[in-house]
Amino acid sequence: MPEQKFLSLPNAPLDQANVVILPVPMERTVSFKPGTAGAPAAIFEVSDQLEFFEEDGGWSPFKHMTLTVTPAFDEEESNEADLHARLTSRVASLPADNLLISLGGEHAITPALVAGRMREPGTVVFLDAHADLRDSYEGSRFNHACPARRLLEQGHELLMAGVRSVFEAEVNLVEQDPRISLFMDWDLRGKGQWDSFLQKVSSLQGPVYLSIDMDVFNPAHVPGVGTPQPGGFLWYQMVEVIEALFATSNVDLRGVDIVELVPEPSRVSEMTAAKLLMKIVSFWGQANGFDFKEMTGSQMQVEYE
Ligand SMILES: [Mn+2]
Repeated sequence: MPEQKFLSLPNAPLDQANVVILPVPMERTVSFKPGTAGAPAAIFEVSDQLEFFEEDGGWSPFKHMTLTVTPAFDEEESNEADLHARLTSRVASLPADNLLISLGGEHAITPALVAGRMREPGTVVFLDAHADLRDSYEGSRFNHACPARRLLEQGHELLMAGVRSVFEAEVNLVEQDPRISLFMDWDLRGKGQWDSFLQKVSSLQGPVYLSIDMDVFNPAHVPGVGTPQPGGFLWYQMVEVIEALFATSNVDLRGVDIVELVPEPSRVSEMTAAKLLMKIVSFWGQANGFDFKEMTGSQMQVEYE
C-alpha cells in the first residue's frame, strides 16, 4: 500500500510526531452494510478538501504540531485472538507521549487499541448508537457488537452516550454494573440531560480513551455507516463533547478511535470523519499548549495558504 497522508502533509518521522494516525482497515464481522475497510483511505482522500486553518480554535494546528500517518495495520492473521493481540502490541510499540488517533475499520478493534494504550484502569468514553455489550455475537467474542463488554473485562469504566439500540440483557447489565454510565440517546433530549452528560465528560479524571462509532451521528448527517439507526448526534453536539473533554487539564487522553465509517458516493460521511479528526487534533493541541510552540522539521516547508 502506498504511503497515506492526512491533509497531504508529508509524514513526520514517527518518533517526532505530535499526532499519530494509525489506519486499521479491519472488516471481518460486519453484519449489515459492508465497506468499512475502505474508511481510512476515504478519509485521507477527502482530507485534501479541509483547510489548514481550524475555525473554532482560530489557529492552524499543523503549523505548530507534527503529524504522521503510520503504515496501516494489516490483518493477514487468520486467527482472531492472534490478530487482536498483534494489534495491541503494534499500538504498545508506538511512542506514548503523543495523540494517537486510530481509524477503523469495524468497532471490534477498540479493545485491542485500548489495551495497547491503557494498562491501568481508566475510562472509555464510548459514543455509539449501539451498546456493543454483547458477550459474543454470531459466534465471536471479537465481533463488532462486543467491544464495550471486552473493555469492561479489561477493568475500565464506560461512559456511553447516544445509544438507541439495545437488547434486554444489555439493559440489565447496565443496571447491574456500576462501572457503566449510560446516557441513552432519547434521555439526552430530556431537560438538563445533555448538560449533565457534558459535565460528566468534563469532570473525567485520569486515563481516558475516546471511541467514536460514526453511527452515533444522525444518519441523515452521516449515512455512511455499517449499522445506521434513526436519532443520534448532530455535528455541533459532537463538537461540544470534544470541547468538554478538553475543558479541564485533568484528562490524560491516551487515544481516540473513529470507527464503522462506510464510504459512500456523497462523501459527506468521510468528510465529517476527516473534519472530526481535525477538530480533535485542534482541541488537543490547544489543551497541550502547542499553539504557543514553534514547530521545527520538514512540515514547516508546507505552503499553508
Ligand atoms: Mn459500535
